[in-house]
Amino acid sequence: MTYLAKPKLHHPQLQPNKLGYTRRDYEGNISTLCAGCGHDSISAAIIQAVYQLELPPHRIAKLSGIGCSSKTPTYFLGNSHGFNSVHGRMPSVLTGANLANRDLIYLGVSGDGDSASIGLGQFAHCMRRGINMVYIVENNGVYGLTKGQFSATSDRGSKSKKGVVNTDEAIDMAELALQLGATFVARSFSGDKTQLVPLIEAAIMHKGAAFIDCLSPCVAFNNHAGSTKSFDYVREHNEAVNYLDVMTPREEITAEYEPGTVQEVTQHDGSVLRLRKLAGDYDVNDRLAAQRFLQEHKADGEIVTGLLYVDPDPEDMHAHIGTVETPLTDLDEAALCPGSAALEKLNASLR
Ligand SMILES: Cc1ncc(C[n+]2csc(CCOP(=O)(O)OP(=O)(O)O)c2C)c(N)n1
Ligand code: SF4
Ligand SMILES: [Mg+2]
Repeated sequence: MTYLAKPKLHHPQLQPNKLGYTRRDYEGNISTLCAGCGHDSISAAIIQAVYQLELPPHRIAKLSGIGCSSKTPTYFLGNSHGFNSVHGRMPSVLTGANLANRDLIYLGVSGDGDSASIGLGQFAHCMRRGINMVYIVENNGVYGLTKGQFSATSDRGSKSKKGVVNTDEAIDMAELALQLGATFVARSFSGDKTQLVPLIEAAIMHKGAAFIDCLSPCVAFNNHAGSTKSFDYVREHNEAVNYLDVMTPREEITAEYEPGTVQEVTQHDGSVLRLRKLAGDYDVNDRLAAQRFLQEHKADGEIVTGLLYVDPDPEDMHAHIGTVETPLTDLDEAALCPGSAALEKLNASLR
């Protein structure tokens, strides 16, 4: 069985948001993942973030590839658009959808196998093109769906469940996203909802390529001693640089913070990200420093989490290539196909 529908009944006291939707309206079908899988916690965080942002479900498109992680869109946002693509090909499908309709909010969900192995090229190009999207990699360091082979994010020297040592160097997806020009880069942990929910909210409000590398332990194949993606290991080595409070443009800013402990970033849409700094001198607007910081702390065996980099004034693919403001899906035939004279003129301009 690939999915189980949820009963429609819900607790009468569930709080509706301003649109009249309860948290339940943002859920999907019952999960068929292993009990305790980190991926289910990420689904819950996505539901919470979208409910809190009070987004109409029909304005969201969720896309994925293949893997346990890529199955999860079935388990959240059941009233949104969805497309389960081919292994590693989610980014190109998302790019095409975004070109056709820039007005939807795009949520790409993938795994470390899906994005760092077979889909690495696709991942790279959607980051460097600045597709306006939230791209979440549910990173468990294994191919969970195909029974626990090492993935490209498995650390060198870490051990499989059967004791085999991984001899290959690991790809750090957050470092890669920084290098590729993503304008919002974060890392989090499925076991830290306090950190993850606001990061997803901020990523949704960011108008550019937003990437979240979310460590998400696989309880079936990668949660043992010797793994560097287990619940215990991530908890013990988690070095959070900040925690986030997100204020939408319609919210009043009331919370007070001690000077020096907070960094404020106003995004293009007027939303304010307030970062409660844990690492004193960490500056989320410095891409180069973020790369260095990640590498130095990795060498010390630490997993750096939090908002790592944000460009408050990002540009997306539509700005790069100068597309029309109106989504292509809303243009009529005359605008989409202006005739042979217009084509002739265009061809002449290219000769
Ligand atoms: C073209 C192709 N190659 C290989 C597979 C087999 N396959 C399915 S899922 C998967 C890896 C999934 O790993 P990941 O993306 O990390 O997801 P997880 O299950 O760990 O969440 C592989 C290799 C496939 N479905 N299609
Ligand atoms: S095999 Fe691993 S990744 Fe897949 S559902 Fe089970 S715990 Fe989650
Ligand atoms: Mg995986």
